Amino acid sequence: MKQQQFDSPDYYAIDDLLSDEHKLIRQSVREFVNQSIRPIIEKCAQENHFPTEMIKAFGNLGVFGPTVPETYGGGGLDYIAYGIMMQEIERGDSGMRSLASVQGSLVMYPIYQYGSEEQKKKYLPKLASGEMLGCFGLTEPDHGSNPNGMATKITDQGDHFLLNGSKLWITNSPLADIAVVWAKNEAGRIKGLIVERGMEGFSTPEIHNKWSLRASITGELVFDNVKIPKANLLPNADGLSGPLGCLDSARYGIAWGALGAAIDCYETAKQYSLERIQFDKPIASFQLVQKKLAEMLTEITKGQLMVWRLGMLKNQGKATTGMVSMAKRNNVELALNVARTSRQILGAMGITGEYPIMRHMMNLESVVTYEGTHDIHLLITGNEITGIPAFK
Ligand code: TGC
Ligand code: FAD
Repeated sequence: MKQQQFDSPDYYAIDDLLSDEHKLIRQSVREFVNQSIRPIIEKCAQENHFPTEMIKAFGNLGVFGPTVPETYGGGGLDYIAYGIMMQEIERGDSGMRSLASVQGSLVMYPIYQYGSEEQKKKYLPKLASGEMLGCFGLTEPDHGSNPNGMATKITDQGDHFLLNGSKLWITNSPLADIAVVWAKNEAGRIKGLIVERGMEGFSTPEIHNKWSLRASITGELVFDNVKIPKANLLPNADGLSGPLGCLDSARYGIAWGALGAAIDCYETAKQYSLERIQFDKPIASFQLVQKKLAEMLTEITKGQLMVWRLGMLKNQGKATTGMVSMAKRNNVELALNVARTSRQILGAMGITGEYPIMRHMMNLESVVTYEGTHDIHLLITGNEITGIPAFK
């Protein structure tokens, strides 16, 4: 028995809170996921293959930079629409949602937010259409949770900068046409730069042997005296608030996306439990299985309410970093728990590639770490509650 159809659990009638446009967007992304991602994704993950055809397909679907204005090729949509897209894509696979998150929130967003008019016109339409692929370089080998300690440096050479250092764990880097890179200047201020493939001294080795996000490509960014034209500096980014501002947008998308993975696992387990007969009954008739299903749906419903409200606050410009952290942390954790519980409901079948659960579970082990770890998000929320940063 394979899951063919997807019924979104909507126990609290959250659909009533969505506009017709939101529902149409959801329908079109859902159809795309069912037709183009579901049929290939298990094989891609098993073979550790990133389906590059998705870059253009996502561009055509309009999921790159949906909140960026239409004048720059974006969708001009609100944050609920963005969240719905991320949820539907991650229902297919977290790695596919990573492709959309990085391109939209971590490459297009900083260029739109901190870039010059020339930079916006040069890069945004091509990134939106999928003609160009981008990546975001913040994490370094020795600076993950603490990006403020970064060692990557730019030095001013008069008519250009020289960039030296390296970044690790960079989604899409081996294939990216451009990288938005964060580096310190001589004064120790963090600056954003657009580094283009082909610049001398710039290389992007791939990271191999991941057990997670196997349908997504991850690598390094290595800078050996790379000459960066001054026109490639993002003029309006100064300090750690530059990259952290982008992360607010990407983490918000993950809070919705993780629910998509949770929903796919829950739906699969519910269907399986209604069909799997043991002791002459469907296993769904046993109280312990119903407990698992009821608890999973409760958590999903709470998560859905949380991201809907957060999206409304983001639309009004009222969502704080702590609110986003709370939702990212909560929803990724609930998704991991739902994946683990669903896996148990499927018994041995749960470990096979016949069902999406194990793939989602392994993917979520990255999602709980990237864009700020589970514990860092707790500390961000703690900081907002108490006014006391407990990071250091
Ligand atoms: P702190 O002193 O708190 O802040 C430094 C400056 O930044 C400002 N700020 C923010 N600005 C905008 N948005 C936010 N969310 C902000 N949070 C803080 C702050 O006001 C201050 O500004 P200024 O002007 O005074 O300088 O910084 P800290 O060094 O104590 O660090 C705080 C901490 C630990 C929370 C932060 O470093 C952090 O979030 N660490 C986690 C790192 C992280 O999330 N990395 C993610 C890398 S990208 C990624 O994983 C992509 S995965 C892609 C995929 O495949 O989907
Ligand atoms: P560390 O910072 O070394 O943390 C290790 C452990 O220590 C964690 O449990 C952490 O919570 C804990 N810890 C650290 N500091 C504290 C503290 N102050 N208090 C309590 N506990 C603490 N980065 C990018 O820049 N761009 C990308 O595109 C990108 N893509 C990624 C894709 C994948 C598949 C993965 C796995 C990672 C990606 N990352 C990317 C990197 C990601 O953001 C980092 O892995 C993450 O921020 C954590 O850094 P770290 O792995 O160095 O862990």
